[in-house]
Amino acid sequence: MFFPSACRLFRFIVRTRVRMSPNITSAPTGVLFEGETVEDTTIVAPEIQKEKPQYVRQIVWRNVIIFVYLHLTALHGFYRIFTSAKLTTTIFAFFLYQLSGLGITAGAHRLWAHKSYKAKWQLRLLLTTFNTLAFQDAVLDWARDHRVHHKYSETDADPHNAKRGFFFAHVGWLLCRKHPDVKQKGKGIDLSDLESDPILAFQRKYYMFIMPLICFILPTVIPVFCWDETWSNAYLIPAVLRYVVTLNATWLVNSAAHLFGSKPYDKFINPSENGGVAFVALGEGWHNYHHVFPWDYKTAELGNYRCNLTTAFIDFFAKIGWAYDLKSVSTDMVRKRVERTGDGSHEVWGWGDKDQPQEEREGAIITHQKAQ
Ligand code: ST9
Ligand code: ZN
Ligand code: ZN
Repeated sequence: MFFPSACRLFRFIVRTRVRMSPNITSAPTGVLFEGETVEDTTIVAPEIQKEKPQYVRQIVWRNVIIFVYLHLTALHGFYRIFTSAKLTTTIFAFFLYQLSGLGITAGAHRLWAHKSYKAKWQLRLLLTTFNTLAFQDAVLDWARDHRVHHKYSETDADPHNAKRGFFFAHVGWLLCRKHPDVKQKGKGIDLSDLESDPILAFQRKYYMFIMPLICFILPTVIPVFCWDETWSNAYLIPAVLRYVVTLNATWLVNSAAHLFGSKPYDKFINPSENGGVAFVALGEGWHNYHHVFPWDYKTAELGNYRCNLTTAFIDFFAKIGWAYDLKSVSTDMVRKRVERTGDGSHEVWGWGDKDQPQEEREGAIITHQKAQ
C-alpha cells in the first residue's frame, strides 16, 4: 500500500532532519506520531498558562481609609444640616451637587467618553471646571475606564464588573488594584480624540493643584466669606457631604442600574432602566437604553426632561450654539431594537405597537380617513 509506506518515509525524513539540526532541543513538538501517546496532557500548556497571570485581589488600604473617613465626615455634615448650618449653606451644597453632577454627566460621560455631541471651547472649559469640582479623577482617566466598561461590560476587563456583586460595582473597585484584563484591554482603546484636547491635557497635568482648590477649598471658603457660615459647617456640608453624595449618585449607575430594573431594549444584558437612579444621577439611570445606544446624547429615549436634567442642560447650550452635532436615535431604530431584543416592558411607542391594547385600537378616533 502506497499511503502507509509514504507516511513512514515522511516520518523517517522528519526525524532524521530533526536529529541533524544543530539547534534541536528535547522540547516536545506537540506532533504525535503513529503509536505515540501523550502521558501528561498539561505538558503543552505551560506557555499558554504563563500568558494570563492568575488574578489575586489586592486591597488598597489607603483608599479604604480615605473613603471611610469621607463617609463618616459626610454623616457628620448631614447631622449639621439639621442642627447648626445656615439654610443658604445647604442650598449652596445642593447647587454644587448639581454642577459637579453635570461635570460628570454632560462632560466626562456624554461629551468626552461617548462623543454623543460636540462642544465649543467655552462649554468644554465650563464642563472641565464642573468636572474638577466632582473629583472623579481627570476626564482622560475617567473616559478611558468608561470606554472599557462599555466595550467589555460585565467581564473581567470591565473596571466595575457588576458580576462581582453590588459592593464591588459600587465602590469596591476603587478599593483594590484593577484586574489585569482592564489594563490589557484598555490599551486597545483609542483616546487620541481626548488626548488632543488642550483643556483636558491641562486638567490632567495640574489635577493635583486645581482639584483641591475647586472641590474642597472654594466650597469651604465661599460660605464663610459670603454669608458668615462657620468653617466647620462650610467644610462638612458643601465640600465633603456634597462630594460624597455626588460620588454615590454616580456609583449607583454602576451598581443599582446594572442590577435592578427592566430591560425594554435588550433583555440579554445586565444594565437596566432604573428611575430612582436616573433621579439622583441627573438622567443617567436609563441604563438599558444607554448600553444599547451609548452615542445618544439623551442617554434615554425620553422626549422630556423629567429625570434627565442633563439633557435640558445640553439642549440649552445647543440653543446658544455652544453645543452642536447632538446625536440621537430615531423612533424607528428604537422600535426595531425593542421588537428584536426587548423584554416586553417597553412602553407603547405609538400606533401599531405590538403592546398596544386591542381596545385602544378599536376605541381610537381616526378622523379624515381616506375615502375607499
Ligand atoms: C470615582 C470614579 O469615583 C467614578 C467613576 C464612575 C463611572 C460611572 C459611569 C456611569 C455612567 C455615568 C453616570 C454619571 C452619573 C453622575 C451623577 C452625578 C450626580 N486602560 O488606575 P491605576 C494602566 S474616582 C488602560 O492606578 P491600579 C495605566 O497604565 C474617586 N490602561 O490602576 C495606568 O497608568 P496611567 C476619586 C489602564 O494600580 C496604570 O494602569 N478617585 C487602565 O490597579 C495604573 O492605573 C479615587 O479615589 C485602563 N482602563 O489602581 C482614585 N486603567 O493612569 C481611585 C489603568 O498613568 N483610584 N491602566 O496611564 C485608584 O486609587 C486606583 O485607580 C485603583 C486601581 C486603586 C482603583
Ligand atoms: Zn454601565
Ligand atoms: Zn456610558
